[in-house]
Amino acid sequence: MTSLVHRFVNAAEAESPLDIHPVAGRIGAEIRGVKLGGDLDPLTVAAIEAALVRHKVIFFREQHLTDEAHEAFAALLGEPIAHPTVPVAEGSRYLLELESKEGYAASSWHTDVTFVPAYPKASILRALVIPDAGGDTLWANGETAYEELPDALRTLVDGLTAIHSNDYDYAEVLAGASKTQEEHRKVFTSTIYETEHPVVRVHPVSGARSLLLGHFVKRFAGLNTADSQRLFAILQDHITKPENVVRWRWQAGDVAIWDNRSTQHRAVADFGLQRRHLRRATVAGDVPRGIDGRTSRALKPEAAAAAG
Ligand SMILES: O=C(O)CCC(=O)C(=O)O
Ligand SMILES: [Fe+2]
Repeated sequence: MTSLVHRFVNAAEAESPLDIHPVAGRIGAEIRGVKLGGDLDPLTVAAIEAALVRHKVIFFREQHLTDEAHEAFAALLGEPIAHPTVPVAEGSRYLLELESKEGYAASSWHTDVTFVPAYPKASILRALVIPDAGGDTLWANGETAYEELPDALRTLVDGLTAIHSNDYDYAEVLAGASKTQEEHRKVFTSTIYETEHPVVRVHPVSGARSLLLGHFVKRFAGLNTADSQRLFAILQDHITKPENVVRWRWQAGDVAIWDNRSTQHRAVADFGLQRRHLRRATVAGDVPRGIDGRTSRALKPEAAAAAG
């Protein structure tokens, strides 16, 4: 196998009918000439889904979707779902509101909703108001991160599982937390979820292996908190190194869609008190499988765990 250093893994597929422009060398592509919405033809939808699995995050400029068009497009990719604990955005059916308050943004690395077993397969984020400067979003490729691990670390993670919870360490995300942010935390943790996931997830479409971690991880099964924290830091550093990352400078009207099965992301909270407003649709996913075929399992709430 040629090493990643010598391979360009993010090239557009020659067969794709879409106008695809890779952004970073290992992740991210802009797609031009498509107007997203609920009336896209099945061939275009299939091509978008293929581009999503290949490039991990895809960007569309100048879409300016309404809530209705946003939700209708999400329904073409699968089953749109609301967040398990956060109420939906006003006037919408499933959308999550991301409105910056006092510089707050989801500024630590995560994969969306990994505290439940069948967490979303894709998220579709649209920008309504973007600061004049700052407020970019970063995405990291969990597949190239896995591929590039030294053999000794890969052997270690192949059989490892991690416990993810929405009752995670908020300190980093809510730095300088005000009352509003404490309120957000209360809502976010109104039901406590815990799920055990394989650390290496096999992608249900491509079969590729990727590292499944992010800020909802509490600890690794069989390791104490201190060892878990150190190992977590080592693995997260591999995932989020600049070679595995793409950074998007938003314009109002943009849409970003990511494959939530193979990536992590975070906002950059560098925009002070400027307004930043986005809305997100989320598409249901399936229960992850590890290399050995074992699936993720719910630990909390108890009733959900009992029901499987
Ligand atoms: O605000 C951002 O840039 C990212 C927000 C986020 O984590 C999400 O939409 O899932
Ligand atoms: Fe997120």
